[in-house]
Order: sequence, then structure tokens, then C-alpha cells
Amino acid sequence: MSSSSTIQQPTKIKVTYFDFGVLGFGQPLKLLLEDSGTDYEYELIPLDRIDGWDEQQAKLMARGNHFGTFPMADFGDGKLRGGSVPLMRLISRKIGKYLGSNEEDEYFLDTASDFYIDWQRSFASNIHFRKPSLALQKDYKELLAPRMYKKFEHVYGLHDGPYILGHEITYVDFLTYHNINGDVRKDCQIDLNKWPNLLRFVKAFEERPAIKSYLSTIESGGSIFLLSQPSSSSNN
Ligand SMILES: N[C@@H](CCC(=O)N[C@@H](CS)C(=O)NCC(=O)O)C(=O)O
Repeated sequence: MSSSSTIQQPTKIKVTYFDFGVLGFGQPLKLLLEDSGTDYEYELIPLDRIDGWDEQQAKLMARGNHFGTFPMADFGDGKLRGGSVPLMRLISRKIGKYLGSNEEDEYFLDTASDFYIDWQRSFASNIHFRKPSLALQKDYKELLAPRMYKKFEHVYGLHDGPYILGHEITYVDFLTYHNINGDVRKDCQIDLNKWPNLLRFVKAFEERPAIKSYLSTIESGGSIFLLSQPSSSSNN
């Protein structure tokens, strides 16, 4: 691949992911596509169709999805691409939205997305996948998650406005929302009232017209702001 390679502007994006409902690495990408009004198709692979994964994966890797993972995007240029956060950055560059406007802001967003991955991975291993032990769940709820809320509460207070960079939403906001969403839905004892910057963010995010409309279509219930309120949740 030459250093001048560019990826053509997609007319329609097809995303493929395993059917984990609204949890998992594919969902923030979906939120970004919804918010931006991008024309996309989202194929969900049922978990019982993972048989023969090694052969399926080899085919994906041969077509450019080098790490062989879902979520995966097809931009219609004959190649497949994986990596949820890199895909979100790539799409953001293509549509000219959701990025920082200078090097310092880009660095800040990169740092936050790095911590998003740490947070999402520990949620996946301690709460969401492969029936984790009670000890792992406790470790996440009492130690790992509070540590992340403290960090993200701090960074959401650095700028004036509800989003991580202030008044303009960026790709990182879809990531942050997704992690809070997982914690609230999986009964991780999250009381957003203890984290005022994150609470302000969640409220603003859920009021975005395209997001509001999308959340209302989710079977398991839309607003995590409402779910996280002590009076409406059994876990608080
Ligand atoms: N950091 C990657 C992780 C993706 C990932 O691990 N996806 C899982 C499904 S949730 C996968 O495809 N695993 C198959 C494998 O690694 O063989 C991302 O955010 O896209």
C-alpha cells in the first residue's frame, strides 16, 4: 500500500457485526452512522452462525480486514475493513464531522478513545462475555468501573458544554455513551447523579434528534438517563 493511498468516498456503507443487541464493539459505530444520517446497512450475524469461524475469518483477512474481526465495514470499493474506532475515525474524516480541529484536540480525543477501549474490554471480560465469575463482576463494579467514571467525569468537565470537546459532538462521545449504556443496562450500580458532567452529557446526547429517534426503536428501552435514575431502576 503506498503512503498516498486514499479510500474512496462511500456512497453506502455496509457494517457487519455479531448479534449482541446494543452491547459490543459495533454499537458506537452504529450510533455515529445514525447521528450523521449516513446511508448504511447493518447486518447482524446470529451467534449460532459462528461455526467455521476460522475459514470465515481467513476470507475476511484476505479481503483487507487484516485482523479478521467484527465489526467490519464494506465501503463498496472491493475491500473489507475492521477496527471499530479506526472505522469511526475514517468515516468521520470522510463526512467531515466528529473530529478535533487542531492537533491538541486530536491528541485529547485519541487519549480518550484509548481509555474507552480499556473500559470496554474490562466490561466485556468482567461483565458481558463468557459468564464471568462473581469475583470478576465485583471487581468491575467496585473497582474498574468507578475508576473509569472518575477519569471520564474529569475530562467531561474540561470544556464548556456537554460533549467531551465542549459544544460540538465528536466520535469519542459515541464511545463514552456506549460504555455508560452497557454499565446501566447490565446493572453495574451506576447512579449518574454522582457524575454531573457525565449526566449532563448523557442528557444532551439522548436529546439529539437522530439519536432520540433511534433509541426509541430499541426493543430493550431507550434512555439510559431514565434507566439510571434511582427511582426507575432496581439496581440503585
Ligand atoms: N478492537 C477491535 C476488537 C474487535 C473484536 O474483538 N471483535 C470480536 C467480536 S466482538 C471478534 O471479531 N473476534 C473474533 C476474533 O478476534 O477472532 C474493535 O474495536 O473492532
